[in-house]
Amino acid sequence: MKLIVAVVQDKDAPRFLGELVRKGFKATKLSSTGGFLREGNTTVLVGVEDDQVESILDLVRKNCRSREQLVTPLTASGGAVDACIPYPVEVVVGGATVFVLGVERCVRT
Ligand code: 2BA
Repeated sequence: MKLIVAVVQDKDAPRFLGELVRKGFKATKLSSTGGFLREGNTTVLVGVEDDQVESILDLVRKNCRSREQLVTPLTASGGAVDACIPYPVEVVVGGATVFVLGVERCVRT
């Protein structure tokens, strides 16, 4: 068995979760925050049999797309003004970051 941990963008989460449930997978949605952007994203946990991992990765590819986002870097305080004007930079976020972990045991009571 595997535990799939997928960090997806909030905008993609409803469709991704809908597809998971529609296909009969059990999933848990966690509200999370990206360490770099400090903005909300969604972490989805899916416990599946080994031979179902590729199906989940297909659903990720179909439902989670990449987007460009402008970020204004934080400046160090105290520097010269002209050296500290924060210019927005563009980062590409997603489609999704997925970790596939081995599961030793799964117990449901
Ligand atoms: P964030 O950490 O908020 O990162 C958002 C996007 O900012 C990243 O998109 C990447 O394009 C950029 N980025 C992140 N760290 C950077 C850095 N040190 N320097 C320059 N650019 C950086 P993604 O790579 O698609 O990641 C989207 C979200 O997935 C991340 O949000 C984070 O919540 C999660 N994530 C990505 N890689 C991870 C990892 N190795 N471990 C845990 N979570 C991860």
